[in-house]
Amino acid sequence: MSEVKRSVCPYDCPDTCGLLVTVEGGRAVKVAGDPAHPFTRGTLCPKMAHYERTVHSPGRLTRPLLRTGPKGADEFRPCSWPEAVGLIADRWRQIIATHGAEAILPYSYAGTMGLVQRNVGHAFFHRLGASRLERTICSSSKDAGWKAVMGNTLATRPDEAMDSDLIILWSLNAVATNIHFLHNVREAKKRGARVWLIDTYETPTAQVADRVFLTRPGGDAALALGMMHVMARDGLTDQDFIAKHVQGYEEFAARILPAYPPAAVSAITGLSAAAIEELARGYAAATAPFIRLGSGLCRYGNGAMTVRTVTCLPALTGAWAKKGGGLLGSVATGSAIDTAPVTREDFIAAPTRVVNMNMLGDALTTLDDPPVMSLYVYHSNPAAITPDQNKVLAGLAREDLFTVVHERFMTDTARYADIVLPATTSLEHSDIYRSYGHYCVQRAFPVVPAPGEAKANWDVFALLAAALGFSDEMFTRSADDLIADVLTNPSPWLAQTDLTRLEAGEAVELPLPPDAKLNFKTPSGKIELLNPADKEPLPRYLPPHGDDAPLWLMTAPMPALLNSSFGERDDLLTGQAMTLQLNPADAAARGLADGGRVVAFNSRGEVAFTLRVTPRIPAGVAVAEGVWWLKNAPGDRTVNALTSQRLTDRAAGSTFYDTKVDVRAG
Ligand SMILES: Nc1nc2c(c(=O)[nH]1)N[C@H]1C(S)=C(S)[C@@H](COP(=O)(O)OP(=O)(O)OC[C@H]3O[C@@H](n4cnc5c(=O)[nH]c(N)nc54)[C@H](O)[C@@H]3O)O[C@H]1N2
Ligand SMILES: Nc1nc2c(c(=O)[nH]1)N[C@H]1C(S)=C(S)[C@@H](COP(=O)(O)OP(=O)(O)OC[C@H]3O[C@@H](n4cnc5c(=O)[nH]c(N)nc54)[C@H](O)[C@@H]3O)O[C@H]1N2
Ligand code: SF4
Ligand SMILES: [Mo]
Repeated sequence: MSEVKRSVCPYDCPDTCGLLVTVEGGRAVKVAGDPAHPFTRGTLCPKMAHYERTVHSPGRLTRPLLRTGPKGADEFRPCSWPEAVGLIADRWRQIIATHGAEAILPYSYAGTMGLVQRNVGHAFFHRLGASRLERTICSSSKDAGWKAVMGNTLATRPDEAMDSDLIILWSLNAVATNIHFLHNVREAKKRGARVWLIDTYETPTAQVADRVFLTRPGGDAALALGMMHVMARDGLTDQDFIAKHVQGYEEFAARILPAYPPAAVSAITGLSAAAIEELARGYAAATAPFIRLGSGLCRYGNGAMTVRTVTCLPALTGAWAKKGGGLLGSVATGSAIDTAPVTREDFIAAPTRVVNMNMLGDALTTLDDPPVMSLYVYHSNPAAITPDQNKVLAGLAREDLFTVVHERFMTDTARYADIVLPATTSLEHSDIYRSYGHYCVQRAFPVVPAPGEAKANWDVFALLAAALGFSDEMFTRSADDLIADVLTNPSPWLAQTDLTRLEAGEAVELPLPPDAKLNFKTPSGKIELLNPADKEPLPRYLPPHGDDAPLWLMTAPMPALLNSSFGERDDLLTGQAMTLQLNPADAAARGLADGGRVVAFNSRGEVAFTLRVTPRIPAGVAVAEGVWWLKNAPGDRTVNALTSQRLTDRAAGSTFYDTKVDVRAG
């Protein structure tokens, strides 16, 4: 007998698709998009169209494992859950007695985006008194940049793009990372809209764009300032809107904009002065321009200031007041669903040390007082995804570091574990999901049994809590209880949502207040071009960190992988290789030929790639798409051996793109 059940895509992707899973005899046999989902409308990306191949993969971990060989060698023996949990509890008690609980560090990010399974570890580690992880690897600087101008204002709904006459895909490779937004782009195009792409190289998303503008990496703040300079100079701003809704335009126009005429901006961005004039005039002439701002540009030393500056653009033309106009960076629905019952900040008895997740390499190799003596990794793969891979691997190889990894697959990180614990997939546990690309929330229930002895994140923390003698009532609750707690925690926004449909597993759109768009949630109630509370009250261009090497390295996502997830799926990687793409001039200057093996290098590391020579990459830029697993790499390192632990100007974010390399034949 076959049954079709609803579920949600659990991955770290702005689309958060609705799924229809056909189940036969306890197995998922087919996974399709849910046509009833308001944003994703029944389609999936190629990765999830065969999610059953991940869920029922022969590579799934099904039993706890104990290390028997050297670290990293993938030599383990199976053991029981009581033995594994007992060993962890004993070792942690010893570490706490010798070094204190801060010598234990959790490491997690976004293997699953479900609010409960993603965040419940916080409660456990707060109760333990462990070091706290600053989880800023993705886009904390983007949020900080938006907030500096817009405060807690809600981002424009993605559906509004259909009513826009000019969509700018700014630092967004939507074909890889936001494919369902392209539905809205195509719909707008049918109605006559133009589409521009602003990136550092010609990504596959160029196919949907009428115009492609390539800027030098890290130059977007200068570009936005150049556009605003032209708009102010030529009287192309909406003075009525500015008078009513904008704070500090006069100061901004008088003190900042004069420094950014097109010629100066051209020198920073590499775009011609004519292109900058064209961008400014086209943007100002549009009735309802919609900027869909991706995250690439926030991952530089100047990332927060760059996002802050780009966010100023719609204020000058009054785009916020127009249906279809505005800017969408990330959807933040945190105030609708309060995760406090899951994260339990109240369990922090005394504030403990904070370790930035981007600096794991330093934390494992140089941090003292106390040193990190145990690392507990769950739904993350730091050996692959964290910058400065050589330092991370050196840390993971420490004989005296007690590492536990809770995983679905034998990842590059799991190979370094002392104890590996088998994890469930999203089809095997309960959760509730919100999205950072649209306003839907959705509940998911288990639809197939877990294979072997795999357990969900929360169930493992409940076992560890029992082994350590934590008597708090929370640790006796189930994931379903916690979801109920989250949903009953009063929030005016959630109160207007149809919880019955949510309980039935349907995707439910959070209703936005009708005046959400012009309701600017800043201290002044206006868009704050001038933000008096910021130590730098006006935005400006800051240079990125840069490096002492000639080529900028774009470490961008690829369609077949999601960060390092799906590395287990050979079917998705057939015919693809870990490539470095270079412009013909840069390849020729180094005597490198298409298809050859090359090594990209800088002061932090060396990584072997297969070379692709293509004019789609501008001179001075190298592109390495995808966070590959070592088993699929031509050498013994992957792209993050080149990236650095340096942080962004604000909010301690990652700076993956702020990397330079040189390339030689390998
Ligand atoms: N298939 C797939 N989908 C994914 C992911 C994946 O790995 N694979 N990752 C997921 C995650 S965790 C996230 S956070 C999102 C991220 O998705 P996006 O928001 O799209 O962010 P990125 O892909 O990092 O960067 C987008 C683009 O920014 C460009 N870029 C880099 N530097 C600059 C710059 O200085 N200026 C400009 N204008 N452009 C620049 C890059 O070339 C890239 O094309 O995608 C999610 N979706
Ligand atoms: N070079 C480079 N590096 C990058 C990026 C880049 O663009 N370029 N992007 C960065 C960004 S934006 C992000 S957000 C990070 C993402 O980094 P991570 O959040 O670490 O993402 P993944 O690589 O997807 O690893 C998630 C792991 O969780 C496991 N998992 C899935 N579900 C569960 C579960 O329910 N329980 C447990 N215990 N495990 C589970 C999966 O099997 C997978 O191995 O990577 C960053 N790293
Ligand atoms: S990875 Fe993104 S596009 Fe693919 S199914 Fe999941 S949410 Fe949808
Ligand atoms: Mo991310």
